[in-house]
Amino acid sequence: MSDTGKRAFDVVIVGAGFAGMYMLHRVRGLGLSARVYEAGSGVGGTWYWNRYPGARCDVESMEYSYQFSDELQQEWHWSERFATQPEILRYADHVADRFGLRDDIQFDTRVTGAEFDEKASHWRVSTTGGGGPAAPVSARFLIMATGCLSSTNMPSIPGIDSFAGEKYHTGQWPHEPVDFTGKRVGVIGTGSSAIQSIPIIAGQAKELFVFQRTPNYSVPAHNAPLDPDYEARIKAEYGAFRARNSLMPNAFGSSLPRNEASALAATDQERRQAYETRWQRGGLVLLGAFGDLLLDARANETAAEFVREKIRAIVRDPVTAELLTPRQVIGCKRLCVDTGYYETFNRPNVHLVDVKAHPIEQITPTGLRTGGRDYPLDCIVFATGFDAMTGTLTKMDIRGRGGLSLREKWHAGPRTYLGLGLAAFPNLFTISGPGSPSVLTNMLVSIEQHVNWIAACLAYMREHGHTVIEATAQAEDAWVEHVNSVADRTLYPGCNSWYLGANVPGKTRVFMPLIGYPPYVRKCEEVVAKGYEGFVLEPAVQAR
Ligand code: N01
Repeated sequence: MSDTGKRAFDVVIVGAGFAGMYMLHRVRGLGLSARVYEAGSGVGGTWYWNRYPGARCDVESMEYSYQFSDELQQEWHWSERFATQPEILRYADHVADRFGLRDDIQFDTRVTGAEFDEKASHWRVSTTGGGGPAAPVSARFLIMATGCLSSTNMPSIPGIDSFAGEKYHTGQWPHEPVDFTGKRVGVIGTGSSAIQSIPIIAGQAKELFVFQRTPNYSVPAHNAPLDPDYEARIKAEYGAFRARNSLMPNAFGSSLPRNEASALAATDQERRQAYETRWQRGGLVLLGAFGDLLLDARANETAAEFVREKIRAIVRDPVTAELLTPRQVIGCKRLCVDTGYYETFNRPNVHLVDVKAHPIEQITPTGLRTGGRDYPLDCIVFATGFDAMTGTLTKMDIRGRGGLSLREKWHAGPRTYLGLGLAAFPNLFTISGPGSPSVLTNMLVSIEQHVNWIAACLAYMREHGHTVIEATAQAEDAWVEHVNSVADRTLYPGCNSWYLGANVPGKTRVFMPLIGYPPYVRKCEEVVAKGYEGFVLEPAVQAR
């Protein structure tokens, strides 16, 4: 829809990805008026923007989908074990149509800021669209469904704007097909997006140069058409299957749960067998082979070495194999899932360039310079990731009580209570915000849990005559402390991951997601059972 001129809503939702769509469905169900603002021209969020070749989910299709409607989950058919981006986008479109969501979504409109009016107890939300900035709208509640990986990270390499060829970022891929046939292509980065796209680009390009700063661990997806018997079995007991997954530490993978035993208690042969079984199974389950892989460096090293041996066995040129071999803890950066990634480096048209030893010096009009050598290129693909979890939120000018800006509040790292609420920002909710398990889980499960919690909270407030809810500073402090202390008991904080904000120059290093889904859900339930413990609920905000 386009701007209808209506300027006051019960709820404004920012973003029409999976979080924003389901949130809209729930607030409508409560009889509240709502407007969703979406910067893109369609629904789907991350799956709308990330259209790079090979983009595919690393959580299995039968799990990476909504569970709120049994009719929806029964009628939808996934064609592959791991769904492609186009198929997930078709699913998002199907959901939008099936539940008539588009009527309340204003596309091509970016929220630029929001200010809490303490006297009126509502948010004034500013947007800009095709016609430029629009008059602000007001909303009692502001719900940020902005995604965790939606603000792209472009490195500031000298000369970047001078490049005369084609330039792409994996997270903002064009809608028209891009054909690399006969071209000299450079890919910068070797994270999940690069690892998925490199094998496809290599199959088209005349020559492909991969500029690698840090090698990553990747496991094969062993993707295949979805087995109809498996689909039927899951559909026959979908509710129970979902319930089992929700008890997993990352809210997925109950068909091969984590083995809680220590890797160090197993013999070499037992370990190898456990890793090999999971490697053959494919996907993220490798790290569930033992319970202490992300707790004990020596245990972790056994899994890391298993993958290093696989790389050496796959990649024929020993120098390239060595360069592709990661040395860091496995899993403390997001494990990648691929189809033919390491094999791609056996192709004669693919060249790996180490930009750790020799950082990229300059992008020139005709290519890229590193290590004193010029690489002439027709196209550069920036697979350089995202300003994760906070970037999209802090890019907006969001101001809470007393005009406090979110940027100021988070200058030393993000602070939330439960990843849902923020002190000094009344009636603002974040879906899968920093401090929630979000990116360490099956996002669809986390999204639904958050949306359900927020919807129940809005219903409770109406029932009890509350118009304002705000996290207390004490609850927020304790939560931030808790998130950090859980992370500090693991190996996660030990490497330069985007979980820590370490990929964005100048960003404060704080471990942002909470580790462990089931205890988080229990905590959220406990907070509700105790009358929204840690939140202040008021009939109206008094200026303090
Ligand atoms: O981004 P990344 P991504 N010079 O941040 C390199 C999810 N996802 O888009 O590691 C040279 O992981 C950077 O190097 P380094 C998933 O959660 C999921 O790939 O910082 N290199 C790194 O290699 C994932 O984790 C799926 O040394 C530079 C790369 O760019 C997350 O999204 C698919 C550089 C960025 O990797 C992000 O993945 C895709 C520079 N100046 C994504 N700056 C699936 O579901 C950065 N790099 C399968």
